[in-house]
Amino acid sequence: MKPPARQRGYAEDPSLAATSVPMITADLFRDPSDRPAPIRLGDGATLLPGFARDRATALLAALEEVLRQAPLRRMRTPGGHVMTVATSCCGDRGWTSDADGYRYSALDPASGRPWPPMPEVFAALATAAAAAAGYPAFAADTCLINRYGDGAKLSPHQDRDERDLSHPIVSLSLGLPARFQFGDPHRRERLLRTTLEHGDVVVWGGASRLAYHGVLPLAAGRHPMTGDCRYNLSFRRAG
Ligand code: MD3
Ligand code: FE
Repeated sequence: MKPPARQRGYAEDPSLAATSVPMITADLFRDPSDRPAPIRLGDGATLLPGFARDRATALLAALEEVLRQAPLRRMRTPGGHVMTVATSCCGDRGWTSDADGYRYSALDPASGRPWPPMPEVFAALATAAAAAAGYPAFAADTCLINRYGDGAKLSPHQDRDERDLSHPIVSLSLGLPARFQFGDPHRRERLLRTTLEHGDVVVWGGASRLAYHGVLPLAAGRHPMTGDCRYNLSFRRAG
């Protein structure tokens, strides 16, 4: 039986018509020739469907090792809430949140020790994906790890804690699919929606770097590689 074609729906913008994306078998970091075509989500924002699919095993093994050293935790926001998403980080610095605000710090506040080093396979993926989206010299110095369980969500926000906003953010989705929403920079209203699936990578740069974006509550499910959750790894240049 042929599996159903993968449909991508873009709710509000007809120029982002639904596209069916074939399975890919190439070595994704080396051979760009038979990957599905990149999809433009906005000015400077590119979806690379399934870009990391063939490296998911190595990426998840490296992730497990990072999380052994810096376990996931649910951080407190300056507004006094506790995030539904559990987070950790690796690299030269890590993103943290507490009653005093959001910031990048060289030490994991949970352990007082430096964050785990960025695994080679993370850095290589981030650089390769950025290059494929037209940012040829991207070198991430941090990776923010988000874990979504049943119902976890991220309300629309901008990412502006990084020092130099001319660097893109590279976002990798693993495990269960998520409904993702994003809009114009400086505008919270009229967000577009798309589904981010296992192995998808999105590169957010240029005019989209300050776009509002968020993740709708995760629908319960099971994924063969991650079980009941979704991971999002976002590679950033923060310093
Ligand atoms: C669009 N995470 O951690 S990553 C975050 O799926 C965050 O966990 C989401 O937003 C997640 O801050 C989405 C994709 C992402 C990251 C940065 C962006 C999208 C972006 C910056 C500008 C516009
Ligand atoms: Fe964000």
